Amino acid sequence: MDMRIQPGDITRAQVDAVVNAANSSLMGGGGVDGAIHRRGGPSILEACRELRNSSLPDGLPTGRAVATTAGELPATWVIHTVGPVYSISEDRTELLVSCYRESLRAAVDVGATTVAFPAISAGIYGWPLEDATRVAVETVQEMIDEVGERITEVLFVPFDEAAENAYRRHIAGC
Ligand code: AR6
Repeated sequence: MDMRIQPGDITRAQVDAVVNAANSSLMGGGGVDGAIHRRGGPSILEACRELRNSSLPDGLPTGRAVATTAGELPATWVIHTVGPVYSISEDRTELLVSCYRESLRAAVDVGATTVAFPAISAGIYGWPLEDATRVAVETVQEMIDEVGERITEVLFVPFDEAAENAYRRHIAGC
């Protein structure tokens, strides 16, 4: 499994599955979530509504992941995951780790072989970038034994230079 950094807008990523830093409602929001729904069009929200009306009446719990169509995006699937809101009083790292694990498992379940991740929780949810990108890289690395034969490429998609530099430091340390 290759791990690469591909700076830019994740909605343009040429991969099978794009991971969305969603919220539990699955009804859209700002940041990556807003961008994915805007560019992907209404079929993504429709699919999310169906999930809410069937298997996820209370929404998607933090740390879990679920796949839908990617609508008009170049990708085939969007994998929605809910990162933890950063807290200084409580260590929520395991929930962030779970987002990466569950997203990769959801990607395997739908048959995706290439997956792009944004820096989950590192925007509106306030997780310090350095730590958010470290958890991302280390967790994907740790999943190689489990999913490495199915997932051939994981892209980390930094949206600015600070995020790009942070990913580079952690990938270099792998
Ligand atoms: N492509 C790649 N990365 C992006 C893009 C993009 N188009 N847009 C933003 N980022 P965030 P969170 C980066 O806030 O912290 C939403 O309202 C951004 O710079 O999207 O998990 C949801 O509905 C940051 O580094 O996600 C939730 O309510 C990273 O993506 C909440 O925000 C994540 O930032 C989730 O917050």
